[in-house]
Amino acid sequence: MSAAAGALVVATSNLGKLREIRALLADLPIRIDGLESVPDVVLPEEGDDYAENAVGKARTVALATGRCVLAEDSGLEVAGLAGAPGARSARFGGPGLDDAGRVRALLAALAGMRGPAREARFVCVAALVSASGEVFLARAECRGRILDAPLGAGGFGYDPIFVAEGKQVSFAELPAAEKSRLSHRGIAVRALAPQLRRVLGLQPPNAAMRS
Ligand code: ITT
Repeated sequence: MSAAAGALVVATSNLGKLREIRALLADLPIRIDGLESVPDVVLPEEGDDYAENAVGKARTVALATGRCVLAEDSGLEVAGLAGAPGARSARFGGPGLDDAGRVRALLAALAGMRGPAREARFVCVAALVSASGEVFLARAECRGRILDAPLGAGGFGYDPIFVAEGKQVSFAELPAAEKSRLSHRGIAVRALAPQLRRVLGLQPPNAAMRS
């Protein structure tokens, strides 16, 4: 199969997500396009349900292109904020903020909170919509805690203030491959890989070794 014939579109406007998803699927012999390949499409407004949001994004782009599309919706849920910002993580603190501004807003909201109040989890629901409209979902989470101040320059979003369970450094300080091994997005996207191979007509990963 040629690279173009198996092409997948990743429906995200977030370049951090796109980079991670491309790396997670790097062993597939396909070209993986971002939304630059479908310039006229507008992703739907998002609500509070990760799965609905993820399917909405993937379906919108699948309908516009007739291609196989992967999207995800994710967020950070903080115990001391009763699970906020959750599915609204990209908008936390109000419009016009960048990642650093949202990190500052989250740290301000947690000022004075210690211990269990700083426990948190990243959640991701990944949605795969095939060219014929079949839908597959995978949900995953990564537990950890929120630091008092940002650390590290890697990753994106809230990575500088999140430490995964069992780790001593923030997601922004971990090598990208190590973040993806542990992360909500890594687990959810890897869970969809068999369905992705199937709908794209690709061999299972070790088929060559068996034949
Ligand atoms: P698309 O909808 O276009 O995919 P988005 O950034 O708006 O991009 P979401 O609505 O799913 O995506 O928002 C998820 C937000 O949660 C994201 O913008 C980050 O602020 C945060 N987030 C999710 N996963 C993260 C991760 O691995 N590291 C750091 N922050 C993350």
